[in-house]
Amino acid sequence: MYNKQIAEIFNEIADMMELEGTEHSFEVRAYRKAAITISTLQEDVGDILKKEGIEGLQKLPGIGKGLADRIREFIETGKIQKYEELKKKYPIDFKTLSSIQGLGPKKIFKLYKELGIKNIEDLKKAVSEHKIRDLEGFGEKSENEIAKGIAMLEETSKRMLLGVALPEAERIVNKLLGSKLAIKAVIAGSTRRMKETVGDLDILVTSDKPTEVMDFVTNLPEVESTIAKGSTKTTVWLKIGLSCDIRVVEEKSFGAALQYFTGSKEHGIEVRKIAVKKGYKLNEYGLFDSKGKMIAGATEEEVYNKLGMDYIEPEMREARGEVELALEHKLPKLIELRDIKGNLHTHTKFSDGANEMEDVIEEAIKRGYSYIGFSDHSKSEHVANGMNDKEFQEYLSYIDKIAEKYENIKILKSGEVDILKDGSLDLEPKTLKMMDYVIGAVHTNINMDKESMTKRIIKAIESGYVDILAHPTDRLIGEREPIQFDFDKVFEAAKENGVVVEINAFPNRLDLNDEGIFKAREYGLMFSIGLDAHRLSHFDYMRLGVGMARRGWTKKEEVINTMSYDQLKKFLEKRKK
Ligand code: DGT
Ligand code: CA
Ligand code: CA
Repeated sequence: MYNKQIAEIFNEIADMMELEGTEHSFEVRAYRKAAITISTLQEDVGDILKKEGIEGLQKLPGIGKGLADRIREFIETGKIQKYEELKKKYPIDFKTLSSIQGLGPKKIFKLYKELGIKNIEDLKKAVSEHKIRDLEGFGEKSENEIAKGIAMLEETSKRMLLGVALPEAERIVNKLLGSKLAIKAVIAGSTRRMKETVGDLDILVTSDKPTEVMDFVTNLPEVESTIAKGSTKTTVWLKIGLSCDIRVVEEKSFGAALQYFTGSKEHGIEVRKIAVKKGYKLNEYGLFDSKGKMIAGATEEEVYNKLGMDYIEPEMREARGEVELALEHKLPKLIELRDIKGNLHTHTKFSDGANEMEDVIEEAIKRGYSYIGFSDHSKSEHVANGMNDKEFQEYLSYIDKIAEKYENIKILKSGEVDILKDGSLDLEPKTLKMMDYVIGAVHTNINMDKESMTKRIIKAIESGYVDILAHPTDRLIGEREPIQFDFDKVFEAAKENGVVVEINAFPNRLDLNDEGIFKAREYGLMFSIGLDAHRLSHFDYMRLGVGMARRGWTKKEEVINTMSYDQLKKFLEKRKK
């Protein structure tokens, strides 16, 4: 399991090389690209090296001979010489410090040079002594920002992104099932509820051989250490930096246990109150009548039904009114992953994506999509290699040409167009009119006050050009606070102008989140679940976006990328009038 470690080291090398001067910018970019490649690989680079040698590593996108050698060096020696040398020169915890909002490598280096700050502890001390505000290029506002960033980091560092935790939980579950020791193995807890971050993993198992199951678990290569071990409950610490509870339960109690350990705690409490009202008792072993006779327990459906309720989807179990609806048989039918017909938010090599347009199309076909919309960046996104009007027009013509080559997928033309500081759009009307739909997005000047930001977004909405508002709050989970705007005013404007809001599926965005979705529904808005894909593996994220949509009680009919291509075309054209 080397991917995470090596990706982190590569990012740190890039951070440190950036300080060495601009002549290294090519190498810096290469390291960063390689870090993304490695961290999103399904297979471990250690396995690739073992099976295919150094050539196998060089086949990975963005990994040349030099980087492949570095990867091998780490796998074989546990060290990368270049990294060790740089680290001697810059004994700074870049990884943690750079995850704080507003701190890039240059600022971190300045804090080190001027104040000797090497790690988060030093930084906290400097903030509390107000030493940072006097530094050139920082100021009081920036010191306060850093203080907020530290608080946020401490809050979320205890939790892990669902996008990282879920695949890990699935790997463990699959290994348990593959071992033949487990009859059933399923994910419970917040991971099953598709919460955006999870505190620990919860896995339930049924088995005739509980002791062997626990031995198997504590010996998994994913496990770093065993925290507690018993034949019904074992807790291990995983190498990815998360703990995991494994419980072996009896077959006849499996449903009751799953209901209990899926949570949320608040949902569980409400359901148990219903049981009490009926004179029953509900716990993780089953549902029991007043005489103590077990009347349900093997399946969750049975437990809910015996309580007079319809089955409640895990994503809804947050005590937000779902228990009442289940009793009244009025639960909404939630959108499912298989309802998704295409993706409307996609990047390619034309801006900051990693893949050629043709490869992305092939991937979309492989995923069973009937359409895909390309939406590369506009010029103000310098860091994302955004395009100006002329380049964009060429891009859109290129899409037209490409589209002719494909019979079994439709291709739509779009752009992720910056909503500038004054609310105007980053491209000319002529260019915007060439698109099938326009995605508007706030990327710059994100610290505006609430009133100005509200005006800015509404101006863009009222321009009549924006069809979809991308990642509306621009938050990055654990890294960046949402931008400040008046949801009511913006959503009302969106409704009046027929603007769709995005549920961005990227693991650290998931934006709108469940609360934002509830709010948007008050105004009857439509949603687009957008991958924001920058490489082929990002197609995996659709289920995270759908998970968030389900947490917001979203139905298929509310999501435009569940429409057929013809319906979608009609929808977009009607909007244009
Ligand atoms: P997390 O791990 O913080 O992301 O959130 P959960 O929901 O996975 O919480 P966790 O792992 O502490 O416990 C898993 C489930 O077990 C939880 O959702 C509900 C149930 N549970 C745990 N402790 C209690 C409790 O004290 N009372 C009740 N009613 N249920 C509990
Ligand atoms: Ca948990
Ligand atoms: Ca737990």
